[in-house]
Amino acid sequence: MLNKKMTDALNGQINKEIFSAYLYLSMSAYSSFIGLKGFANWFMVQYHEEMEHAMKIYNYIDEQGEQVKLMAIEQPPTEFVSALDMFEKTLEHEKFITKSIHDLVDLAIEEKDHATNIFLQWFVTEQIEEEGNDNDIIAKLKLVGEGGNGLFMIDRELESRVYTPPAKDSED
Ligand code: OFO
Repeated sequence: MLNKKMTDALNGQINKEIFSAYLYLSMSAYSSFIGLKGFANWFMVQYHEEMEHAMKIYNYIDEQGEQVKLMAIEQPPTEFVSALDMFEKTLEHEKFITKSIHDLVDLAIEEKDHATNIFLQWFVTEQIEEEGNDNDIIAKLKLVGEGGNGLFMIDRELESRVYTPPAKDSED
């Protein structure tokens, strides 16, 4: 059972996750346009993962017998200064998402909603991984500096990231 406050907050999180997807799809498009196909691939995988996060919450609200309500998605930025700029913006955004997930956990505890608290723990762990990945890539980009062979090598490395859709059971 979800109360109205919790349902509204979870619906808000769906919007944030879809915005994340939109932001990374925009970064993927930009990367491809400037010839960084590996970065384009990495952000495209990230786009799929964010849609997966949104659908996890969508399915949870639906399963609990409440209504999913979709809201307008803000326009993401379309121009970026560099690969490092994209990843610094990604990390900044993920910190905002982490804070939002933690606020949801606080609300679940306040509302004594144990089921939602347990459901949200997956997202708490996921955010540690998301920020960790971004920090790693930022460190590498800072090490190689702008352009040149180093950037090309990181681009090659990011090309190998593969999106693995969730198994049917873990989707619900
Ligand atoms: Fe959904 O983790 Fe990023 O935003």
